[in-house]
Amino acid sequence: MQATTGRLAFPSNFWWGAATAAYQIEGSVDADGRTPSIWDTFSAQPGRIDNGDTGATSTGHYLRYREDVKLMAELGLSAYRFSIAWPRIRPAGGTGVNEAGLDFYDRLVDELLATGVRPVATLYHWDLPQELEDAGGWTNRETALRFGDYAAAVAARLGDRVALWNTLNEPWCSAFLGYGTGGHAPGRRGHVGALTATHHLLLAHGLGVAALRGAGVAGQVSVALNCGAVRPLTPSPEDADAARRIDGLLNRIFFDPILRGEYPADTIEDTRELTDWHFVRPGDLAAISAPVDAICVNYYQPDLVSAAPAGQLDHGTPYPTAQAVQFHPTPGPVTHMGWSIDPTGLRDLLLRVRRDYGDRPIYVTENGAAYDDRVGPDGGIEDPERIAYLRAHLAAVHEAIAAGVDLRGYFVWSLLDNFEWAFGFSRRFGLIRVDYGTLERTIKASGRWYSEAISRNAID
Ligand code: GBH
Repeated sequence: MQATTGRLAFPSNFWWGAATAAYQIEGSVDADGRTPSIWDTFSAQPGRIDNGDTGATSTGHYLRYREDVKLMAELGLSAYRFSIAWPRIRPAGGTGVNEAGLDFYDRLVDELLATGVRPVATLYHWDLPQELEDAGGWTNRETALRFGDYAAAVAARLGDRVALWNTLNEPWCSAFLGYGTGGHAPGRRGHVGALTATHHLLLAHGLGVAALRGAGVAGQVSVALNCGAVRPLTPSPEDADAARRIDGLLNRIFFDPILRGEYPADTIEDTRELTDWHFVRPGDLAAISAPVDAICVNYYQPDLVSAAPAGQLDHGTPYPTAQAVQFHPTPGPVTHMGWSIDPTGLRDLLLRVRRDYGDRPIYVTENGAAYDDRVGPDGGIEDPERIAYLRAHLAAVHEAIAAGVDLRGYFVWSLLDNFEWAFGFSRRFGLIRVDYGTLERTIKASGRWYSEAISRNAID
């Protein structure tokens, strides 16, 4: 590794990846025995998604996966992170295994391996079978047990070939947006529901780890958390306390149970006015803290917070009991999502995970930016802002590696433009442009840039 010439070289076995999620790219929502997920239901409700968009067709990946794997090969990816749709494998949340649903992922994994791309599988990227939601969803402890059964079914089929497993993707979003603010499926609101869902998601993670281990999977076992550096706006004790509170409800509420077998005491105390946490049963924390082989982090922006001036309470906050915390953008430009661009937040997050949770393998399983693109003079798809974003964040990753973080790989969100949840198709995150009329794919300038970095194993 050397930084002297401005060229930043990465470790020789570094995984250069890109990521997607089932509901965001697959389409074919009725194919081969799939039943509805909470995102089919939510998308069908007027006013939930920009423009009334749904994932019914999306990029059509389910039918075009071979073409997409070819594009991955053209980019030179060393790993591809996708998610498996629970309602394809156990339709209607039931107990039978739908082999036709598993067949799709079986073919995808084989196609990846034949092309030299490592398969990285996420078991739950937000698409809960609707029938399980009808029985209470993540506020029902039973859902965690069902997840364990589902994980076992997938592990039995794919366990010999997947290189890295994520049990869950961003349980914070499932709990706090799905059951807290209602901005994500299933669209339920209430802070107690969000905290209950948090615990059941964590339990599902633990049962998922046990199922994967029980099946003797060959790959590493992990979980992908959305997390970030939480910074106080000023050094005042009030702002420091606001940062502590949000750090607890965003980061430590997941990291601590998984890696230390306990919930953060201050967060339990902070939320005491809402719940006594009776949903945590004896033995749960032991299950949740089953050893993982790596930690996966998804990073987009840091949080800058202060204590709100009296009278400015945020009643729409996803963070239970944090109505008196105000969020501020980092000064400077933002992406098309309105998110701050601050790669120091990624570096600081990686250093913090190592400092507080020990020296262990880490993957950045998502990082990227939404930007519109345009056709350049030579007919290419130009997206220079995304190139700048990726370069800056890869430099931050490099800095963390140089400081000793055991960072094994980096995955751009996303391989393809796709269904950006509540924003529908109005936000484009892809290295590859998707024309939603023809479903034609075109590698963007950022994809070419990334490909060049991969082939040199370095950035400038
Ligand atoms: C990830 O989530 C997802 O894993 C992926 O599917 C998605 O497409 C991608 O990122 C881009 O959005 O306090 O209510 O304002 C995004 C992680 C965490 C970002 C919560 C926005 C603030 C929510 N998100 N965060 S809120």
